[in-house]
Amino acid sequence: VEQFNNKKLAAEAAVTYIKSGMTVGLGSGSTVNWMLKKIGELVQDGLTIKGIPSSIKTETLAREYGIPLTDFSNVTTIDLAIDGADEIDDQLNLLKGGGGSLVREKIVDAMASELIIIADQSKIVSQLGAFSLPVEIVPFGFELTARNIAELGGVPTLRKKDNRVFVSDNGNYILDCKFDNIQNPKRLHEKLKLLVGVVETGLFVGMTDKLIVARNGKIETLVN
Ligand code: DER
Repeated sequence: VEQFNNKKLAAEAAVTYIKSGMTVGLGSGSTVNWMLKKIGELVQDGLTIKGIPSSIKTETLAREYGIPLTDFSNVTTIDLAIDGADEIDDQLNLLKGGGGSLVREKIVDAMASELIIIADQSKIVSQLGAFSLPVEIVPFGFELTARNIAELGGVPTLRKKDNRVFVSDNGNYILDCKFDNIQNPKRLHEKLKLLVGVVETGLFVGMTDKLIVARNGKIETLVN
């Protein structure tokens, strides 16, 4: 049994960068959920922020914790976004989307003046791609989109949940694409993004400003 909760440690370390008055991009996933809990406690103690959730599940949990929320009709900038990842390479490029929220996560993360990624050490990899790459696609003609992705070298699997096709918050499908080792994440992202039917990929390249990793109860902070 792991004697430390490294995800919780990383999440709570990231919260120290949140200041009253900020608009904060709220990521998605189990590490972020620890952050939402901590923010909720600080809001009870007087922290005044507005959160922009990157998924319906994050929005639901943020409301439960009493975190005030806003949306893009009210704000034009996000001061700080904090999000998780499935894989993080040594350039701090990310493979994300395991939780199915990659489109809204990328919109929130890309808009933020600063993006902090929180993770335990299991996410740190030398090269992205051991984890299948999630690609959000339009349902119409998904079979053709899958074939086009396969021609790029990925083995696409239509994501299912409870034996039904998974539908994202945006009403789209997700293909989990096994690319083995992704030598050049930027190039692969650009090739995938150009395919007709592709909405977004789980490759977050050149976006990370700060990484907070918890390893055996210790925090490591890397600045890009
Ligand atoms: O889907 C994502 O990209 C989420 O950030 C998620 O996969 C992060 O993983 P976690 O649940 O281990 O924090």
